[in-house]
Amino acid sequence: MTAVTTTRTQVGIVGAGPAGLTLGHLLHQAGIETVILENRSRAYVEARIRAGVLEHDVAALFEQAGVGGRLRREGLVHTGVELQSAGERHRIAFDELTGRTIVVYGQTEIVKDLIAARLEAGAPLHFEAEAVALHDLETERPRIAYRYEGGPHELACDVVAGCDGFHGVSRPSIPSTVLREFTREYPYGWLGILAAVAPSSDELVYAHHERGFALLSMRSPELSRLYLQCAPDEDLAAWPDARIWEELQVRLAVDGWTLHEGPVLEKGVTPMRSFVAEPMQWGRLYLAGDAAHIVPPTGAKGLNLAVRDVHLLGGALVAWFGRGDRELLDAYSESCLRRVWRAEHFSWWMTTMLHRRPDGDEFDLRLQLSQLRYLQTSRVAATSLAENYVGIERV
Ligand code: FAS
Ligand code: PHB
Repeated sequence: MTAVTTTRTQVGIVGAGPAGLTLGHLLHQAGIETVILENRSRAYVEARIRAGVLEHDVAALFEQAGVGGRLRREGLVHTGVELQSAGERHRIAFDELTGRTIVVYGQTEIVKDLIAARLEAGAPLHFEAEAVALHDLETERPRIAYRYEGGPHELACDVVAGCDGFHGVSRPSIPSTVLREFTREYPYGWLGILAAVAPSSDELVYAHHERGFALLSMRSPELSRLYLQCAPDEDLAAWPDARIWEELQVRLAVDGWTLHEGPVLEKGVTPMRSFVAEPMQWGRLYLAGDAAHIVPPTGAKGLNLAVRDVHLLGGALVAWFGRGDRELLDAYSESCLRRVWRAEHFSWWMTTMLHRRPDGDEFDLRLQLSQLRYLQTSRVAATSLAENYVGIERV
């Protein structure tokens, strides 16, 4: 029987995605001891292609936290997006409507920046360390049982931050008699590609089309990121690069504009769901990010919600560890869920407005086209989209 190696810290963080890494950074800066456990390798985590858009305040948060140097140099500040329908584009001008902007900067880059900062600070970050169970969450000494370097380990802490994503061990550690889950599945997903070609548009283009949704995004002046609506279980093998480009050409076509093609570096299919778990805290466990909620990516909210959660949790933990003030900590779940449900609604609204349901009818289509036209003709409607997209201030 291999002996269990036990260590101790103040905050045990499960997961080294944006939520766990940002929380670890914020707490380390405040002098609070943390250990981050990540079951994948550093190479895997840094290569995982996901989100691409930072809300105004989220980009500012990384700057204020001292990890925004590359973000400032390489991030692309955008002042609007294009909505396309019936072969015409209409710009939503974020700066004119809200005075705020977004920054296009890949989640992979944020993760690399945060890992580099963590390792430079010499703070504990264990890769290939799989948390297998959370114990004694209702006591003052919760414990994380994990496997690391081939043997059993235990991390004794004051608090556990469950930042381990949708498939992690943290959310299931909340008793089913306490946890309530709200979910909506969608009858479509996204086929996404990363292509070595300059973006064919200066700004993102969200395109409604009778054959299905398409999105033109980017990662840099040399790298394009594009998506097209597909079945949630689409067989990627049925989509050679030529077929992907051919479909994108159809769905993104407008007169006088060309979609430039190039080598596809990565492709994948992402199913879509809306999901919220309530409450986001139980005993000494606090959930953050995808461990607690999932949004369809149409609103570009997933990563931003994760960072917003841990910004709240970090401040609450600093108040508690620093001066014994539990008020923010006790209100954590309620405070997060106001923003979570606002983002859930916005993401559901953007998704259902822009995607064609396989079982949809002409009535659905006319509702979508009417909503898209209303965004073109009403400043109030356009402002509502803009303030949600750049990151709504009051929720
Ligand atoms: P993450 O899932 O990023 O991180 C959780 C971490 O915990 C992972 O590294 C995982 O390996 C680790 N972990 C899990 N179980 C563990 C265990 N037992 N022990 C230790 N570690 C464990 N959002 C957008 O805004 N735009 C997009 O275009 C977009 N595209 C996406 C595409 C895909 C395929 C997916 C899955 C998500 C996408 N998202 C997108 C959402 C995504 O960006 C998430 O919102 C974001 O990664 C949330 O960050 P975290 O909460 O840190 O969770
Ligand atoms: C991306 O660039 O990956 C991206 C941008 C906007 C979205 C979703 C994904 O809504």
